[in-house]
Amino acid sequence: MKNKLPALFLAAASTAFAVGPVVVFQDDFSTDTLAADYSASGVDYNATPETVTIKRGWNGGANHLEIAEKFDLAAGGATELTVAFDYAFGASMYGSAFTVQYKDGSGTGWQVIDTINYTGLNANDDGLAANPHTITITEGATYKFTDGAAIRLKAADGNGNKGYTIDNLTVSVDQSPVSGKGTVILISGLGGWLLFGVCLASRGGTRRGRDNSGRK
Ligand SMILES: [Ca+2]
Repeated sequence: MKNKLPALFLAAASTAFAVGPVVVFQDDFSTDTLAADYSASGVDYNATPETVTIKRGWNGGANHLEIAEKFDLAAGGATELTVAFDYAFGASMYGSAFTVQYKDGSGTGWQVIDTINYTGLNANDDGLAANPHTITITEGATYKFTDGAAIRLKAADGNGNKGYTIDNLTVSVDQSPVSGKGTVILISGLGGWLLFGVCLASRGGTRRGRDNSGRK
């Protein structure tokens, strides 16, 4: 969302009635939010450029970045969930890969919804996450949409001293999943941050997000 106005309109509309797509989580890593917003293992916050790096797995690819907030996909009629981010591999990471994983709230466990493999085209050692990537899953027998759904990015291969650089992580749905939870959008205003949106009764924290107008 390079333009602030659509984000503002979307936030306002989503609080009143279901309209899609609706951003339910967004982070450009302009600040170190790892402690508050993620359950992470083997993840570094990089102040310059503002990204995160998931280290290549030291123990069966265990390193991961998991969004701490669980999503309520049971209410609101959502049928599609989209995860988008920018990424890069370190230049020496031939044969390496990371996955995008989804877990519903019914005990199914983590499901791999996408695997991103190294190619020579996406090598990058300067910390810039230059490759846009999007994966969408549809509600059905394979992917159940429940209250308590979760998303994580996880290293899929073994030892190495490099990592996967990630930026501009966004989770969105085709219809608002929010029932009893508000959508909070942070708009970068003149000279600072302006909080816009609503925050309704929350079971697991507030919905939050940022626009990308000041992304680095
Ligand atoms: Ca960034």
